[in-house]
Amino acid sequence: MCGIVAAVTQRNIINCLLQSIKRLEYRGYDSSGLALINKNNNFIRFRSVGKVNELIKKIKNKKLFGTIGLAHTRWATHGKVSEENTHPHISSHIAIVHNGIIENSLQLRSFLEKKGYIFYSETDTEVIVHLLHWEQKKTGKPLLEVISNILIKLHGNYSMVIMDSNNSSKLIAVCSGSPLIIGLGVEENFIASDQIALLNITKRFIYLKEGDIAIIKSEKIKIFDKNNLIIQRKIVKSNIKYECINKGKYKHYMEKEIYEQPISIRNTLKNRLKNNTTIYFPELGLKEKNIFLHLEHIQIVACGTSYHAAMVSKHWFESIANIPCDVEVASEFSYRKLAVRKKSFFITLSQSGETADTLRALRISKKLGYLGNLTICNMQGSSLVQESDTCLLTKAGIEIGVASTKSFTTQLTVLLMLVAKIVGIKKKENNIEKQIVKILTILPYRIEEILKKNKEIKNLAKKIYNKKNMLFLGRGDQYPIAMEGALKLKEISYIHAEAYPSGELKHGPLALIDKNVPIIITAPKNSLLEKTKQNIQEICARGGLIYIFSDEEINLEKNITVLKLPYVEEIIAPIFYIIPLQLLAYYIALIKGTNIDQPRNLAKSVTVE
Ligand code: HGA
Repeated sequence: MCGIVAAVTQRNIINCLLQSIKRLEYRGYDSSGLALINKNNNFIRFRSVGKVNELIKKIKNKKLFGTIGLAHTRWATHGKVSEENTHPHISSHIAIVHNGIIENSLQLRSFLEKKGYIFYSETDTEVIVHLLHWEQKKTGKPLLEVISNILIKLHGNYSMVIMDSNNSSKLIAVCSGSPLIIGLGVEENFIASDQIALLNITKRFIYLKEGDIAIIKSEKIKIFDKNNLIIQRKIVKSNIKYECINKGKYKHYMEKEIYEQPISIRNTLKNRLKNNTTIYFPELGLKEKNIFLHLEHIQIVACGTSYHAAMVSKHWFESIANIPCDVEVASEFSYRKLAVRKKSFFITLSQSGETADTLRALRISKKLGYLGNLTICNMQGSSLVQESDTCLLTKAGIEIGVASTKSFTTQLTVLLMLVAKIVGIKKKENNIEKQIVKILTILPYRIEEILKKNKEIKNLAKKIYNKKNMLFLGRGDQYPIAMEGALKLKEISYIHAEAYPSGELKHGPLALIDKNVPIIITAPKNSLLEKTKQNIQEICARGGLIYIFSDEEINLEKNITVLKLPYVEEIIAPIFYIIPLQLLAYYIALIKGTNIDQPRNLAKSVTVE
């Protein structure tokens, strides 16, 4: 959350900063701002509430020039959404943009107020910039030294870029708690929260590591590690195509990403299904294979959509591989006393690999005696990937829509492959692995088939878009799908939605049922269908408004609408049945006219706890 871009160049940098910060808007869109150093060595700053376009409008007809600058798009944590709270924040000759939270900002603020500092914002970020100014004034030391010295006084996360109007040839970046990536240009260099911001300028990047401080000049870069020693970090060449970051023929990124799912899944499977019989993960070495042979339990930790993917995989790990599996929300896992099972293996899931709660859980897990850890992630080079023993990339491609779609189905694809791989290793027979390989080969075709149901789903959306509440029901591995369906609807349409296991309704939620609460049920033909039908009867008897997605004819009562879906193999039904729920949420939000790609109060990668 919060997007940072900064540049030190030989050319006028203003348009470049604006374009780059716009590409980071998915990280936060409460407000945005920009600061440059002009020819007279003064700061020029512009800030605007709302989307980056508001900032662009504000600056449009101004004749500005600057070769060094900072830009920021904010997702507010400390202080309301207002122009005063928008970054960059300035204290005399120092300007700063920040991603993170300073937990002890109130104490520091009162200390600085006593020293005479006047605060213009409610943010924790302004505390940092005044503290830097105070320490420099007090000690007379160079800014770099002052920065290193104040870090121990800051509790929390503080990835930030600092600019000094007394020295317009360099930027100083501090990486702690959320990512910062240096983009290497020709006689110009950049720093950003995500390479997406810079892909039209460069393909060469350096990922800063936790605790790094970098001095960035147009002609050179110097990096100090957490022990204050000069360090050479690897230059990575990005293979992400800049052209991927547009909507193509689609109205929204979310729509594009829903329809991209067959191809994303194909990319996820590519080169991983060997001879049509075995799963091949070159990322896994002998060490991992040995761990898989001996593990007796799996602990998965994730948040949001990734948590729902993990919940589905619990069913697979237990029913296919006979391995007990527990799944927990990362923010809960990190803040309780844990009893770790014997021979347990730790897995994290995250689209961005920067999810602060999940990252914290991983760090905690390392002290708890797990056999090892693995992350399933969509972003190469992200913090989770760097800090985990092993990584399996989902290869979904860049996902821009805040509501995750293709990252969910590709996570499930990787998880199912992992289950098959572990069964293959543990049981030393590959019948199950072979069967799963066969079914996975069919999966992209099945997804193509279900996407053709879009018109029927759009019609359903027209019928129910104005309801205030909805219930989503599912049994077994469809319960997490109901949870994910409800989450999609909440995120982008702002309709209150809750998910329940179908059998749980009679234990309380039946009281909510009336003709104004649509109940969406995913009920594939499987051994649980008869039980689900019984639950449907109970709802019908109370006049509930039921919509069922199923590949089975279910003609129970008048107030039931069945959306007949094509056949799908039982094992991949969860990956298949989420598609109509994604489409339903999308079409409802489309009719309601909400901001689908950037829903209110949310941001794509959640880099604060
Ligand atoms: N705490 C700062 C930065 C917010 C942030 O990093 N959000 O992800 C603020 O509230 O402005």
